[in-house]
Amino acid sequence: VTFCLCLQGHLLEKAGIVNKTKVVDNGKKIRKNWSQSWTVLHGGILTFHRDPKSAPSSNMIVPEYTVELRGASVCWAPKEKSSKKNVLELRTRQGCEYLMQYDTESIIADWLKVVQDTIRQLVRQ
Ligand code: I3S
Repeated sequence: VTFCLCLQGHLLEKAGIVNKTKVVDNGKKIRKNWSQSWTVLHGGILTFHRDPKSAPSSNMIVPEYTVELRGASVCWAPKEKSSKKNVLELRTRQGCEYLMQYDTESIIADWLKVVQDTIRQLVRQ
């Protein structure tokens, strides 16, 4: 029993660069604004940081969206959601929706797995 509790307490962590856009904000569809993002998964929260190129002062790592993964869902986005390849669709319990994309399929497949596994872990906690 102790062993299982320890495993459950350990949430997955990952960080890397992806392209992202928010597409729905609290149930309301919004205009896409794709940008590159330093993306960090920690403690069941996914944080998309602002593209330093678009920030007023460069080389700052500024969080743009923090996404609570508890109760969220993630899948490969249906083709009609984007003309880009390798796109994930992430929906939160609060009714926000994000797309995540990267041209290298393995990069985005790794994100799918780690986000899916985290969502599953959070259900058991
Ligand atoms: O699904 P959409 O709205 O056709 O998405 C495209 C547009 O957001 C476009 O910008 P405009 O707001 O100027 O139309 C973007 O440049 C495209 O990248 C968006 O589509 P993709 O298929 O790349 O997700």
